[in-house]
Amino acid sequence: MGIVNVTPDSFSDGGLFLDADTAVEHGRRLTSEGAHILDIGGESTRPGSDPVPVDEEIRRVLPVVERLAGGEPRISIDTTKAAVARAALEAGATIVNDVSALRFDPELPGVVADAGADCCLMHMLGKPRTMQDDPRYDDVVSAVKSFLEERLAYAVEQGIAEERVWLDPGIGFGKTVEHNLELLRRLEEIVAIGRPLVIGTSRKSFLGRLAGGRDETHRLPGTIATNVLALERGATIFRVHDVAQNADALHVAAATFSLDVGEGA
Ligand code: PMM
Repeated sequence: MGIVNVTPDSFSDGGLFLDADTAVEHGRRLTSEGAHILDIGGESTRPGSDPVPVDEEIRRVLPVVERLAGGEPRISIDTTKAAVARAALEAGATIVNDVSALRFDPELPGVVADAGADCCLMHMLGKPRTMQDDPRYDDVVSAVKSFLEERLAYAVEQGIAEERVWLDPGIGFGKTVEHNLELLRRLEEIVAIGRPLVIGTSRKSFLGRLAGGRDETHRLPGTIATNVLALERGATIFRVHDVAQNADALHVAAATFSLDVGEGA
């Protein structure tokens, strides 16, 4: 899953692809590098960030979805808002990636259900504005697992088919470095819920901290290390900025682990 952020303020690529032409060009590049999904987002979820008004979010993402949708790769819309999801699904997106796990907009489940779209539900502690203010858990893995089980049940109750739901432990969303590592170490416990697992470590700050303070542009080796570990523990969808390099590493790792990933890595 290649990331196309059409935002001025995402933590690692904010402002780079803000106009539609540049974002589309970037999406085409990630496609040529082997992305099977393009995840298009118009609202940053960086720690401390504020929500974007719905009209502005639609204005950012819609022209990009329209031009990239319609074949391979599939298009995922990274939003918490029903109106943005509806517009993107009408324009050809087939996946809704919701970092709020259907907690922020009561109309979103209906939009996903009516479209028969796939839906990624992610764990986050609270909201982006405050999530990194001293996050605490008794046991982070149990807390994330219970949360995802509860949100999966809610999605199904709201009419979304269970086989359409993907889950994501939300690396970096209300978690310390140690919380992120514990989740990666015990990822099988989340995989055991039985739905496809999405993992998003790409260029995140804990990788910088663990590697002597590397900035966003020097976190690819750490990203690859975590993705290989996550693959071995059962993750199947890898949300990344650097598709070519992650795909190479994941294909080699999959062959070594004798995992049948085919063209889907
Ligand atoms: N991370 C970000 C945004 N959206 N969605 C999912 N499912 N999982 C993630 O880990 C995730 C996400 C933040 O990263 P970005 O600002 O580089 O897009």
